[in-house]
Amino acid sequence: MKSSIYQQLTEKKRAGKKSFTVLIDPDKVDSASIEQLVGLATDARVDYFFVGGSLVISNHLDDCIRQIKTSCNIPVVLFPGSPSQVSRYADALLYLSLISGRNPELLIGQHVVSAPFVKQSGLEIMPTGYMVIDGGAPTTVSYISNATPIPSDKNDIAVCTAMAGEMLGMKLIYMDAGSGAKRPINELMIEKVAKNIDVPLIIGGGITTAEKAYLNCKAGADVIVVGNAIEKDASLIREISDAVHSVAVKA
Ligand code: 1GP
Repeated sequence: MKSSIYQQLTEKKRAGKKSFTVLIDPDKVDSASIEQLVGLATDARVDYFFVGGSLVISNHLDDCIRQIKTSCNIPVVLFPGSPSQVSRYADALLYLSLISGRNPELLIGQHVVSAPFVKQSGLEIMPTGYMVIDGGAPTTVSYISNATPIPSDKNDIAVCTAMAGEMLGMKLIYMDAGSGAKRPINELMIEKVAKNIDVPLIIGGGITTAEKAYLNCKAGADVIVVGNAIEKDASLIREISDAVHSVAVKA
């Protein structure tokens, strides 16, 4: 039987293997660019695609995912900015609760409204404690969420938030500096959070180099997510993927 994506993630974590995820914003791709991305990602052994964004304006989420699914075996995980971003064509859904914010709608409100629809989708649901960390400038996620990000130097707040999320039952912790962040999350914060939780730790936002991805993995990230930098230069897929996967070899 095919193991669930979550099971894969926990097994990889136990084995010290790191994963690389390419984030696709459905608003920013067309059929030709999806084809190119899928080709590069397959060659580079990318582990997952996340699909979604804080603000998805177009309505071709289903088409985008179907095209990815018909062209490769890389699992597609929804990273929804709103309950409308659910597609039954994906493999799994990050069921995000914005635990770094104090906006009840994003902690539980939208989940209540969308629960029957999400359950009916048949997707693998992965409860995820989503933490927005200040990335040096307001990002779409910080604006849309109407919630203050955790200051980038407040490691203790990040640690306690992640611990609380895990104890509340979150199966993943996702620390995000926001798409296109000027300043990605620093390694010290990643290290401290990673030491205090057992569930897989996803890190994203403003990662633009293979070196940064490598250092984040060394600090304790289990999954690295890159979107913007790849939109600008798709050849980075290979470089970052190699860097992320090299950490396990050296671990
Ligand atoms: C944003 O973590 C993701 O939610 C990825 O960020 O687009 O800056 O790589 P970038």
